[in-house]
Amino acid sequence: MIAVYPGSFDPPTDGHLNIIRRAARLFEQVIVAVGYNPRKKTMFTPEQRVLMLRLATADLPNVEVDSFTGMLLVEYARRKNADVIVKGLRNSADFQNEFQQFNMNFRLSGGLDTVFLPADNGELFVSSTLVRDMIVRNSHKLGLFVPEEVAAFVEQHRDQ
Ligand code: COD
Repeated sequence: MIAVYPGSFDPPTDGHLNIIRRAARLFEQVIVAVGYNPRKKTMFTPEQRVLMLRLATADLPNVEVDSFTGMLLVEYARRKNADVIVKGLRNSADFQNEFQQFNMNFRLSGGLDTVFLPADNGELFVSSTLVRDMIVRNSHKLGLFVPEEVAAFVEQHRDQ
């Protein structure tokens, strides 16, 4: 089965990587898809987010990193011949939001299903938003919350 795991990944965190690694054990192929919305201001460009994800998943042979824009997620998934969408769930706020998206996507696609993976206890509190706060405040402890490849990338691109 082919799974698409979409997200903003601005930047990718240990929480995202935990979901990617677990999905890679469940499905033959996992396509990590950086979605971007031109109306939403992000800290990293789509190209940077794709690169960070590629560096962090280099040891996972059945994981591919891609991006999509200008189309619905279900249209992207159809083009990729995906059988399922993967999402991570941290809390009830995630559930409420993702449940709504699942229902929209299910109807829009005529039946494409979503598999929800519960956040690992150790990564439950990690969010891209808090990591961006740390970057803005020049913290050098990013490695506590993001893969080492991502922390190194951010250090290299500080003040650029
Ligand atoms: N542990 C486990 N899972 C986590 C963690 C963590 N610590 N942090 C985040 N996650 C999960 C999230 O719950 C989510 O499933 C995924 O990782 C990605 O998270 P983000 O924050 O990077 O990405 P989002 O939630 O901003 O999603 C952006 C998308 C582009 C995927 C989304 O906006 C989308 O699907 N857009 C397509 C538009 C569309 O088709 N709309 C129509 C129908 S809804």
